[in-house]
Amino acid sequence: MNSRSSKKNVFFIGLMSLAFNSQAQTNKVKIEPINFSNVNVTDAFWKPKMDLVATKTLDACIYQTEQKTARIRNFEKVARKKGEAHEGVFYDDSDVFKALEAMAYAIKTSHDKKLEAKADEWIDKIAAAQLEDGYLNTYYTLTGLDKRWTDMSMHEDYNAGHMIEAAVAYYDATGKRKFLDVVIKWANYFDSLFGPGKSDWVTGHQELELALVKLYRVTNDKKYLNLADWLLSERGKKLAKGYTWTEWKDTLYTQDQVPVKEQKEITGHAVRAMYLYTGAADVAAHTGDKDYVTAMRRVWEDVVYRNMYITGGIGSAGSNEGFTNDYDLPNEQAYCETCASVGMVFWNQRMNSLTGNAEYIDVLERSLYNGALDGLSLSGDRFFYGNPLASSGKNARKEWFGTACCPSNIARLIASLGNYIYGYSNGKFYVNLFVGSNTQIKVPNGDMQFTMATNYPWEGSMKCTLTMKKKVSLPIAFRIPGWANGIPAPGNLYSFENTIPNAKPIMLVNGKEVMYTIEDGYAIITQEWKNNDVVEYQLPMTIQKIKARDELLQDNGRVALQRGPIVYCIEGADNNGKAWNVIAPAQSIFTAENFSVLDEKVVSLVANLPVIQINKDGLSAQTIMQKVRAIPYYTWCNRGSNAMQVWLPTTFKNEKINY
Ligand code: FUB
Ligand code: ZN
Repeated sequence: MNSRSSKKNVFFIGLMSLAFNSQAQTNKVKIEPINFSNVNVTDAFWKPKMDLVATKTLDACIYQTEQKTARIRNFEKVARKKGEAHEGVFYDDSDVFKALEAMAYAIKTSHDKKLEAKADEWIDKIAAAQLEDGYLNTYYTLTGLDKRWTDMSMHEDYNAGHMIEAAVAYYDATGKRKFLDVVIKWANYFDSLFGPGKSDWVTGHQELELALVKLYRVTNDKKYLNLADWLLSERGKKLAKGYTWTEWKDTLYTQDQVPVKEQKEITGHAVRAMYLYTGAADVAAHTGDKDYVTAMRRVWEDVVYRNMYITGGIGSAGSNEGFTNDYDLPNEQAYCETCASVGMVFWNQRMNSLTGNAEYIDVLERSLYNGALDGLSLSGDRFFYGNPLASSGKNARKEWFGTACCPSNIARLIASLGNYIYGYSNGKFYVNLFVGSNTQIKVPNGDMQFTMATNYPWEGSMKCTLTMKKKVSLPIAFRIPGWANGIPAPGNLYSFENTIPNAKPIMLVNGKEVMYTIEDGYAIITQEWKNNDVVEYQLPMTIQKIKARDELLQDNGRVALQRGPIVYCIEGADNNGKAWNVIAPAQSIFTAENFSVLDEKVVSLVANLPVIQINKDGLSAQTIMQKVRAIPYYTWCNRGSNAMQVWLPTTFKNEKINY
């Protein structure tokens, strides 16, 4: 049996749901993330990346979407009603919507009028392609409407889900309703066809579920929440019978083997899984359905404890773009789709929100800074679809892909980074990610501004200034990253070789060290705050060697390097063109050194290591000591195709030498 394919604006604290307020708080969650539109990112690491996305990345997406490919032309063809042929693939509409969603976040942050005009132009074209009954899909409208809703695998619901997400983001960003009205009309139409007492439907590529919850939050119309809940309940009943599934592989592939509430294992297509569980968490956040939370925890453990790369990437196999057997995590062949890491960010944020536990943000952070960020070039206009952990030099970042889900997905994630930094609940303010930014929160006796300044991820110190008119009593909870607490990832799949004695986060208030309590992975300081109080939070930025469990055969006898949230790799560009001839013995010591990968200023790790060299006779080899440099994994392959390794052998016998 083939083992690789066999398995399985001001955030108003305390406000209740209001119609047309997508920042509304649900009372079923432990931590409500503060919406990106209420967070001003000023960070030295992320802000330039957000600016890059708003310019270079979106320029690339726009160029590809409306000029290089027919994605926008398909909408124009529908509106012209001249019987023109559809061009491209049946899920191409989704790329238009995801780019629009990224544009919405970027417009909110950059106030770019030109970008807003482009978004309005696209929205007009999309609206013009909507049919009288609400249907909107260029593929079926141009190839034959008689076939619509006959094949669950054909992404009609998936495309529409991305359309809804984009419309909600655009409404949030601009207050303009046109696009929102289009998707409300679509959702009402879908609701007239499917649901209890109507036709069955199993989403072939999950996405609509989470989108409908967003639509519910913005409209306060419970019908959309009920529909999302119902779509979840359709899984695991073998309802696909009677429908064609052209893209169908098996029920494991789309997580349709058993009802969602009974699921125990991660299976199948990684992006589908991430969107499904994100949607389930969203539904649970509003319905309070604990069965979803229990099931998701079981599946989450299966992902994180047995099936996650050290980069936070998931889905090791290209054959199903997804999961195989437990511990089957090859490095050079790793698929690790960028979208799957983006999905890890979504799902883990929802899990943190539902449970109040910081360990989900640890996983989120790992995927964000490593597996996901690797998907975008430093230039902002080249992309990785898969993100391997080793390369013999054949990988290259691409301008675009035939299936182009990843570029706009990484764009919308980075553009919406503000969504992941802060949270609030029950009178407690949470700092989940360490990103220079500020947010204004309304507390019972007035407003408070929280301003965080930091050089994270290169330095571990955060300086937070609180400004307010009246004194405020408010517990502030800072996440204690697992990596700062001896735990690279929950579940012991990975462990640190070196434990750092007495390394624990330090907290100071106005320069004096203070005690904090620890709860659910957060360091919590509770006191009455006055204007201009300064809280400093310091994390130990130690270079750590990571080893994997023995079951991860590909990593046996190897170590990976991490400093803060950043996973490192050795790349040929820094090491005489080679990365597979390096040995990192147990006693090797790495030190941090400032470095630049192109224009990206990073902290690199350097060590004097034995490297294997072929002698002039071409027959014999020797080891020489050489200064070896490791760079952040997300920066690799920006200087051309290069050999690369994340997991370094600690002895000769484990090395596959590539000269
Ligand atoms: O199914 C089409 C695309 O393939 C989706 O957008 C992604 O999940 C990718 O895996
Ligand atoms: Zn993708």
